[in-house]
Amino acid sequence: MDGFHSNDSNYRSTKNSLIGTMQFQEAPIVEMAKPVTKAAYRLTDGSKAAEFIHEAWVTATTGRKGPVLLDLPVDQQKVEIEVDLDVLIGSTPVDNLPQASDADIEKTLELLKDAKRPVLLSGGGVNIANATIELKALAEELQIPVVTSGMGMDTFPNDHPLFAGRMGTMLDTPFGNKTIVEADLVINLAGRFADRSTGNVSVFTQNGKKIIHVNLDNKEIGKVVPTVLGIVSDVKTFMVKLAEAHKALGAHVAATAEVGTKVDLTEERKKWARKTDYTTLPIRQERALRELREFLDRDAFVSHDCGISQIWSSQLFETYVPRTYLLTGGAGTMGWGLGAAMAAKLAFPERQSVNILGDGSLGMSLQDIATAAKHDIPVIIFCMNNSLMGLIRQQQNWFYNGRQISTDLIYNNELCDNEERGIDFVKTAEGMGVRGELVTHYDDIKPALQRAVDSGKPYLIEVIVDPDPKNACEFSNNGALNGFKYSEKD
Ligand SMILES: Cc1ncc(C[n+]2csc(CCOP(=O)(O)OP(=O)(O)O)c2C)c(N)n1
Ligand SMILES: [Mg+2]
Repeated sequence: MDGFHSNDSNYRSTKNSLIGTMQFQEAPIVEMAKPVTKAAYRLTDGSKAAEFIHEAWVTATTGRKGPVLLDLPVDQQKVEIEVDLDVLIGSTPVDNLPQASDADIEKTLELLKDAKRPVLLSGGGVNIANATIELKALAEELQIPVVTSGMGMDTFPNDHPLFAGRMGTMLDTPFGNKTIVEADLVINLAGRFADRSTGNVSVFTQNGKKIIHVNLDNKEIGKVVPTVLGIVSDVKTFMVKLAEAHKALGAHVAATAEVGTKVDLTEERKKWARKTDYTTLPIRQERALRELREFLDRDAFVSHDCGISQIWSSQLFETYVPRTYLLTGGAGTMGWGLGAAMAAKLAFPERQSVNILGDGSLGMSLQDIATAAKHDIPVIIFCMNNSLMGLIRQQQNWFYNGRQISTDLIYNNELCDNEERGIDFVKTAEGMGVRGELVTHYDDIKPALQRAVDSGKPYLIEVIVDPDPKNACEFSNNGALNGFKYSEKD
C-alpha cells in the first residue's frame, strides 16, 4: 500500500526525517511487534491516516481476529486531514468467513454414528465467534458431553446437564479430563490444542481417539494432533449446520443417550468435584474461591493475573455466562487482571467485576489501584496473599531441587511491621484512595464482599491464605492428562 511501510528495518518510531539515526527513544517497534500481532505497519504519510486506521481496524476485526500495530511518526501525527466518516464506515467490508460444506457435515455425522463416547471440546474461538447459543443448541441436539479448554471456560454454562468439565494439565477438572481421555471421538470447536489443554499429546490421543478439528484458520488444523477430519469454517456456521442435519435425521446418531432420553452429568460432575469445604486456617484458597463464587451474581466478571490463585480459580470457579471469565490465556501475564476488571466494569456498569490475583501480582498492579480510585471504577480486588511468588516457589521446589530464590515476599523494618507479610496492601490501597480490609477467617469473606458491593467504590479485600500451595498444579503428573485424579485432592 502506498505510504505504508512494513518491511524496511530502518523504519523506527521517530520523526520521518530522523528515522534510522537512533534518536531519543527510537525503536524498531514495527519489527518488534510483528511476531505478536496480526499485522504491524508504519505509516509515513500522515495525510493517509484515516484510511490506514480504517484498514487496520478491518484487518484486526475480520477473519481470525487479532491486534494490529500502527506506528505513526510524531511529525505525521500532527498532519491535519479532513475525514468523511460516512465514506469510511460505509466501506466496511462484509466478513466472508469460510463455511463448512455439506460434505463436511455428512462426514461428521458418519463419525458420530461410529462413536461410542463422543465429546464436544469447546475452545475460546466459540466466544470470539459469538456462538455460545449455537453451542448449547448443538450439545442439546446431539445429547453429548461438552468439555472446555482453558480459553473456552466460559463458553458453556458450567451447571448445564451436559457440562462435563474442563480439560488440561492445570486449568482442569478431574471429570473433564476423564471424559476427554476416555472419549473415542473429540470434536474440537474453535480451539487450538494448546499444550496446557492436551498435555502429553500421545496420552491425549491414546486408544485410537478420533479427532475432528473445526477452525477458521487452516494452519491450526493438524498442527498439534492428527485429525481424521479438518474443517476450515466459521464455528457458528458449522454448529448450526450440524445441528440442523442431525435434527433432520430424527434420531440420536451418537449412542450416548438412549433414544428419547436426555444425558444428565450433574451427579457425576459433583462426585468428581475437588474438595473445597476446608475449615483449617490460614484460609485455603479453594474455600475462599467457593465463598466468592457463592456470593457473586451469575453474570459477574472475574479477571485473573497469573499464579496459584489463577490455577485454583480455573479448576474450581464455575462460570455460567459467556465472556465473564477473563484470562490472560497463553501469555499468563501478571499485572493484567485489574485493568481487565476495570474495562469490564466500564463496559457493563450494572454487573459485578472482580480481579482475583496473588500478592506478587498485586505488586505489579499498584498503579492501577490509583486508576480505579481516580476514575471511581467500583471493582473488587480480591487478593489472595500467601506472601510468596507461590507458583514460582512451587517450581523451585519441584524442578530445581528446592533452591528457593527471590520468591519470598516477606520483609519487615521499623516502618513496616506487617506480621511477616511484606507489603501492607490495605494501607497501600488506602494511601491511593481505595478502601481495603484484611480477611483472615472464612466467615469474614462474604461480609467483606457485601461491604465492597455496598460501598459502590473500588475496594480491596486482602485474604491471608495458606502459603503451602498443596496440589494446585497437576503438571507434576508427567504433564499428561492421565494425571487426572479419580478421588478428591487434599
Ligand atoms: C509479568 C509476569 N512476570 C513474571 C511472571 C512469572 N510468574 C508466574 S506466576 C508468578 C508468581 C505469582 O505470584 P502471586 O501473584 O503472588 O501468585 P501466587 O502464585 O503466589 O498465588 C510469576 C513471577 C508472569 N507470569 N508474568
Ligand atoms: Mg503470592
